[in-house]
Amino acid sequence: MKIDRLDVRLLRLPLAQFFETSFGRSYDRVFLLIRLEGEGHVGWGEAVAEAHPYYSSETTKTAWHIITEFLAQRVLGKAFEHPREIFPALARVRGHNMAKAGVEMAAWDLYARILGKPLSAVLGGTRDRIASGVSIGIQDSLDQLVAKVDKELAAGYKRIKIKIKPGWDVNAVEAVRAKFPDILLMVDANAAYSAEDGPHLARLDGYNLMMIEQPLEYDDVMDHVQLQKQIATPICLDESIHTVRIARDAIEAKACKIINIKPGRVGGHGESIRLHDLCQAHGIPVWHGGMLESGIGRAHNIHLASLPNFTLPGDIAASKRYYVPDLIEPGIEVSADGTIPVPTGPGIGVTIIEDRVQAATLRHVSLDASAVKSH
Ligand code: OSB
Ligand code: MG
Repeated sequence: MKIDRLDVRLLRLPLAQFFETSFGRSYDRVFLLIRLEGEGHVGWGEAVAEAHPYYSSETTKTAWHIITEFLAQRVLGKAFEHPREIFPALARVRGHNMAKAGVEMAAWDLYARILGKPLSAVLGGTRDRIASGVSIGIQDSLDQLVAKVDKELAAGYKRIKIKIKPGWDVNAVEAVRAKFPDILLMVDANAAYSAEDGPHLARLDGYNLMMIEQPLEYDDVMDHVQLQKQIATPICLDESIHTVRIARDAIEAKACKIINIKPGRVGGHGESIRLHDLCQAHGIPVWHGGMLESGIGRAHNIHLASLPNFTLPGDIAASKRYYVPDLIEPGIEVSADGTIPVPTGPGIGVTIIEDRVQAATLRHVSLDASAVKSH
């Protein structure tokens, strides 16, 4: 597969509903789309860096800089036998996994389209539908939270995740559990707690939560080991799992019992498959996280979540929860049983509506092998 052209676009889309985490409230989403051309086909990827460096140290601006000045030259004009060669080809650039993933995932889409196969088949997926859950942000009141949970359950979602932070944790879980004693429920702290909060977080143990996601610092492993000894609720790591190597250490040290895989966080599909396989070999279940992706990133996520060790419902929900309209047609829809079918067409298997992409574009650059400088 030879890659002839790489386009990067910065887009902004308004969110259908605001999204609040322990690091703040968002009303819109900026992100990058990467389009690769080669062998007469086109592949699309999404770089999930945000406008701010609060979830991750990357931003849309750092990802733009890294892709245009350091990654493009390492793929343009080059021939790859298989997209799993892309991440190693970018290894000289340290970190910047979201920038790398945007390019790498576009290459997987391109490769699958050249073969005329759905991406899931190329990734090693084994299921034709994935289990879907929702991530509900911090609300203005507990009544609003309970009403949101009610609405999402009515839409078919089988697993509810609520965001927590100090002051919005035990009370929020208590309010949801009082109304819905039996649902699959979990919480995500986005690193809002510290090592001394063990006794406080142990108060969540009485609510039969599936897991608590990322209670402590984004770069921590060992404080989570100590915390897991103080609480019965299983710890799931998100932010801390930057690489497959850190995942290996976290599993070995017993810092977590579950891992959330986001391809953007670990550098793309190739690294996600390695992480998935590592977890499977150690009996650690995984689920697919979300980064408020447009339909393009979301379609990639659905294909990846078709791999066998994605045994827990993930944060991959219907388009209409995020963007109306989405950048793809038809939008991602969830069935009454809370599942999403894996698209069966070539590549990510969805139709990108280029007029909508263009209308949401704030900045665009198109590069070929002659246009890139080498660093
Ligand atoms: O921590 O999982 C997270 C969104 C942006 C950044 C971090 C996270 C999230 C979500 C949203 O929880 C998941 C979704 O896409 O619905
Ligand atoms: Mg999370």
